[in-house]
Amino acid sequence: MKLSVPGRVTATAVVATVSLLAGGSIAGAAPAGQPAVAAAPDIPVANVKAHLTQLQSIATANGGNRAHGRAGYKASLDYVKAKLDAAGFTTTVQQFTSSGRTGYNLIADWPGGDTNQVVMSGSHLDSVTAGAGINDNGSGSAAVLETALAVSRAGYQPTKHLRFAWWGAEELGMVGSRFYVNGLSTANRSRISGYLNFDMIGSPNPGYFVYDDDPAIEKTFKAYYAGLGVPTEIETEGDGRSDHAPFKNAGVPVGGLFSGADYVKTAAQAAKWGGTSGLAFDRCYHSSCDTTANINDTALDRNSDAVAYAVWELSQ
Ligand code: DTR
Ligand code: CA
Ligand code: ZN
Ligand code: ZN
Repeated sequence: MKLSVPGRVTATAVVATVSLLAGGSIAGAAPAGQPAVAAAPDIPVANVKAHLTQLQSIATANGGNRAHGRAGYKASLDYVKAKLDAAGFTTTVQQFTSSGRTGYNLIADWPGGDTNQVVMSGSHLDSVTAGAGINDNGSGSAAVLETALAVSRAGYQPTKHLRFAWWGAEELGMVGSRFYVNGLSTANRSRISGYLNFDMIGSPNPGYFVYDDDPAIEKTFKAYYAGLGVPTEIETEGDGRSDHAPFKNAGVPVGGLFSGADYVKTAAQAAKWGGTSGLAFDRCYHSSCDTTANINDTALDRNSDAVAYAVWELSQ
């Protein structure tokens, strides 16, 4: 801070003075000790990929998948939970039964913030039985995990309360996320300001799709991509096909990102995003070839950074 110019203070100094006089945070201002506007960190894509390598190893060691009710699912949940516990999150494992098998959701709360304004981000952690599910949906799971770990590393103290979730049994019809939403009291449901969903964000022949369900959330993701100079399209095929649906049906504002599944990339899409027209966004969708080789690093990096950007922007 410059102290040499008499009669002038920086914006940072003004916030610090007001906070000190008020004895803490004031409405509409950052908490004491935090900058007025906190910028989201760059999420290291190498860290996200390291989580994918671990999820692949878990699948390989457990019959080749991480599906609901199988050992690979519980091992995936234990991996994510251990990282979050070590980083200072309050974790909760929610158990349910579906198709005669036990399933689990993992919920992680970052201590602090206004619990009447919860910003929630989630991804399904289960795969189909056919394969390891690294793009669907190790990609979203790893990006949300690394964003949560970045919150801890930054010591981020947002105005709103942050909650992260990893859903079980999405592939059986969003069973885990429906179980969670159905279990919320009306009051606790209304405390969720927004739910951000990340299901398939590292597709090998990627598109950049933004959910258009809530204007404020959509605008946030679009602003991030505008800053990169990467065009986006509205996500239309996924309506009701992932874990945001139970939230939306319960009246919670939702948003999210998607890089494409088994639909074929058009010539117009290849012209703006690169990649291969006439080929699926993810030709290994729900197949045994959905391994760590089935990831586009640029898409994973951009989308992981977009997760962090939205979490930061929407929580202060
Ligand atoms: N990710 C798929 C479901 C799916 C298909 N298209 C979209 C679009 C947006 C979100 C999800 C989807 C799955 O879990 O199988
Ligand atoms: Ca990054
Ligand atoms: Zn799937
Ligand atoms: Zn999925």
